[in-house]
Amino acid sequence: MSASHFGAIKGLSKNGKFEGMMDATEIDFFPVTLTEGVLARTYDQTRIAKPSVRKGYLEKGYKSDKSKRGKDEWVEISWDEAYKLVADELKRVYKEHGASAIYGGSYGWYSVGSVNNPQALLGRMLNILGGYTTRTLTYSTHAIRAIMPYITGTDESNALQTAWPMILKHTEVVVIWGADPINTNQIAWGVPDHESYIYFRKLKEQMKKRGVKVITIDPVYNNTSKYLNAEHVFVNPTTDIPLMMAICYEMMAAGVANENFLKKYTSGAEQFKAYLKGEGEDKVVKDAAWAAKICGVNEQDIKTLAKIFGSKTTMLMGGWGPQRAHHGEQFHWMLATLAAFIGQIGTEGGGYGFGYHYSDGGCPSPAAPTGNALSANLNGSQGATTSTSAAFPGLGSMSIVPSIDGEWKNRNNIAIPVSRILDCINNPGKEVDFNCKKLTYPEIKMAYWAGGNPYHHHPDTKMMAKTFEKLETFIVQDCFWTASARMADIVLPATTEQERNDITKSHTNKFIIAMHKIAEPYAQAKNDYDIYAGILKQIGETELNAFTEGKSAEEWIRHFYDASKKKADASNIAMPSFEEFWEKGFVKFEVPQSAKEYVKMAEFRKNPIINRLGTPSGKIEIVSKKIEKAGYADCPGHPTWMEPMEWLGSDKTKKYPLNLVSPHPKYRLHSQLNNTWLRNLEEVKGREPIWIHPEDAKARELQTGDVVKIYNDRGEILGGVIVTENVKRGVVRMQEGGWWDPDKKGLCKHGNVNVLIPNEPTSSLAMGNQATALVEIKKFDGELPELQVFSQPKFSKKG
Ligand SMILES: Nc1nc2c(c(=O)[nH]1)N[C@H]1C(S)=C(S)[C@@H](COP(=O)(O)OP(=O)(O)OC[C@H]3O[C@@H](n4cnc5c(=O)[nH]c(N)nc54)[C@H](O)[C@@H]3O)O[C@H]1N2
Ligand SMILES: Nc1nc2c(c(=O)[nH]1)N[C@H]1C(S)=C(S)[C@@H](COP(=O)(O)OP(=O)(O)OC[C@H]3O[C@@H](n4cnc5c(=O)[nH]c(N)nc54)[C@H](O)[C@@H]3O)O[C@H]1N2
Ligand SMILES: [Mo]
Repeated sequence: MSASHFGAIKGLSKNGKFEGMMDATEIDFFPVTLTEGVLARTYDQTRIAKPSVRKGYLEKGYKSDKSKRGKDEWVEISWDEAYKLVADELKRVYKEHGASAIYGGSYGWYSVGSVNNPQALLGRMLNILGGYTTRTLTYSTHAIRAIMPYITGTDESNALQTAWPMILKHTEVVVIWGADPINTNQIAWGVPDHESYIYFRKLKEQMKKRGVKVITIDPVYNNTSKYLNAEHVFVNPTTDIPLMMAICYEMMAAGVANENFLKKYTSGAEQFKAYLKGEGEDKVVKDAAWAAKICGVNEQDIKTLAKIFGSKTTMLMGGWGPQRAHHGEQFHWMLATLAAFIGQIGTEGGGYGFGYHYSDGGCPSPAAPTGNALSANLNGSQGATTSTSAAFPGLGSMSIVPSIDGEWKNRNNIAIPVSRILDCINNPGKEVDFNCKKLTYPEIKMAYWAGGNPYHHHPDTKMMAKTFEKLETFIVQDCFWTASARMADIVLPATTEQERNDITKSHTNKFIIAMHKIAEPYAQAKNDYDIYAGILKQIGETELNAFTEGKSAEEWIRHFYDASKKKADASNIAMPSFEEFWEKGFVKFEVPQSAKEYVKMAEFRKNPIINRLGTPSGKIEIVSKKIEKAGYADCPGHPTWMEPMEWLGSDKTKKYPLNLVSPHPKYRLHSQLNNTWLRNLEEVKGREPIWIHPEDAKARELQTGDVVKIYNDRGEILGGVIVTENVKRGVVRMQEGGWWDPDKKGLCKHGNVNVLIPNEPTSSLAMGNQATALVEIKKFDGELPELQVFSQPKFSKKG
């Protein structure tokens, strides 16, 4: 038994090699194709075999020429040499520049497993050594996580959703807005059991049986629109705000806005209604005619939506795609406001939920994951990627702050908003606005990245390469020669999750899963746990012991299981002994009836005085005084339409007329698995596919199968054309996560969409990342360049 972000699997091993796999159907209700990639990636030619150092770095150390990153040859060294090299460099940076000069916030989707969590362990090592600069928020939920605590008092991205059985029974209209749950539920942060697919299939049945209406609102006719045969509304990217405002306005005009709800459960409704009516500073009436010109949905359709929402039990399911945009904070704020106008929040089957597309959201689970709210205290808050949901009976996980005493337990690390990494490196000492506070950027000299791929995930890849030249040392710990590894100075090879024992749980807490080692480590790859231990051993026994607490990785596995069992025993929940569990491969927990009947915010609806929300008014804040007080021009005190920096209504379309969106990939987890045969399922002539509308293709004389250059002022990439009516006219779509493969002039030969996306923040509030841009496309007539990124980099002999 083993597990992954794609589901649990059963592996077949022979002579220490991973030879085959089967779906683990006892704990996966709906296995997906992506699990095939787990086997395929293991012996891919992009595996890192040995610790490697860039030649120039080996010669000159931190004084090397950083512009040679990605160009120099590599030199393989022994683990002993690597440990010493890393330990010495850490010591130097601590001594010369102090803890804040080391960036250890390394973001990314490393594998599952409670012991070998490369990021928590990196933090643990760096805290022992003196602390480090870390991060807050995530690339997934930067804007929603920053804004929603002000609006409803909760981190809505992590909140419990109204349970699916309630929706199937009560909801009349399901609106899937900026979400593609049929695609994105393939994956979970914990292990997915894919139960959500059972519910989506049932939803499809209810469409026939009960006449449930499903509406998808998206610039793309996506996997979900298709699976459910939904009524699809094509909207221009980043213009949902006018659309939602007009729906509110028209509901108000038709007398179907729920005035009682607004009065009893929200704060600031009158001020906001005045804004909608054109009585605000901008004097613009936010009616359907106004919105239609901006969002590209026709006036009558907007009025129809208002009529439907105003008369039916409506569940608004918001995804996170639209908040990865300039002013991305507005999306969920306005969607919650629209739900308040409808007035069904807290009822069976009505209201809203912002997590149905993610990690089996809405599936009843045995424990109520509490979810963490964005803490006003930067140091106290951690992104989703460093915490497992605090579920019961929760499986322990090795935390950044371990359980032993010691001064390093209480490090007061600086945390920067995760997607501001380039600004931080470029502007040391600069004071910036963030989340109604001020933050001063530290001076970063070194970055240690483990279990993430910044050269994939961050916008404006060329700017990243230029900015990272300011780092004296860049270390990457990964299993594969990713774009980030290729741009590093020191590369440390990690085992995959199938090459080590570990323990994990399903995201919905239904299972604790044993992760049996299926295969011996590839070449000289080592477990993340052992890599940090090796570095610390170089530094001192005290440091090493603080890290391991005297336990081997195997002992930690048992420790975590026993900690769960102790909690379970105390609550009379049966759990077998560790030995039985390990033998069987999993423990299953029963789902209580109450979880199947859960209705989000039902208590608040019942009594908003006693069950007040965690906002200053205790109500849903359509107007937030706190945000108003911050005085941000790009995030005022109530949901506001502000033109984004690049959109179809801007002057910039003269040069770059197409609006690019970059959603999550169907056959990858970001950049993961792009180095397997799965990429053949989608690529066009070996390039990332780009979807373009027939009219836009015709204007450029493009056909399906053509290779094109997609470009703007930030850079250029190749892509393979797919002409399709699945995108709105004026919109093009390329999925994130294609491996970056720049030629000598910087053209990405393969199709890493982030080359084209701006680094600019969403606003001063969240300082979040964007995922849209304006671009132009033209046919690529040159000879098709060969890809390099899916083979080994060039090595030279030592010395
Ligand atoms: N344009 C655009 N950009 C986006 C997005 C978008 O929608 N559009 N989405 C954003 C979002 S939501 C996210 S979450 C990010 C994702 O960005 P990342 O999480 O950085 O992307 P991954 O490709 O999952 O990178 C994970 C890396 O960890 C490595 N890894 C896996 N297992 C292990 C392990 O056990 N040990 C070690 N040491 N390494 C391991 C993998 O090989 C891989 O290189 O991308 C963001 N970027
Ligand atoms: N297969 C697969 N599943 C995944 C992942 C993966 O990489 N692969 N990644 C996982 C991760 S880390 C995360 S954070 C989640 C991400 O979950 P999401 O952020 O919800 O996923 P996206 O695909 O980025 O966007 C969802 C939808 O929003 C649409 N969209 C984009 N811009 C706009 C807009 O302006 N308005 C409207 N109305 N719609 C818009 C896109 O076309 C897409 O259909 O998915 C998770 N699931
Ligand atoms: Mo994400």
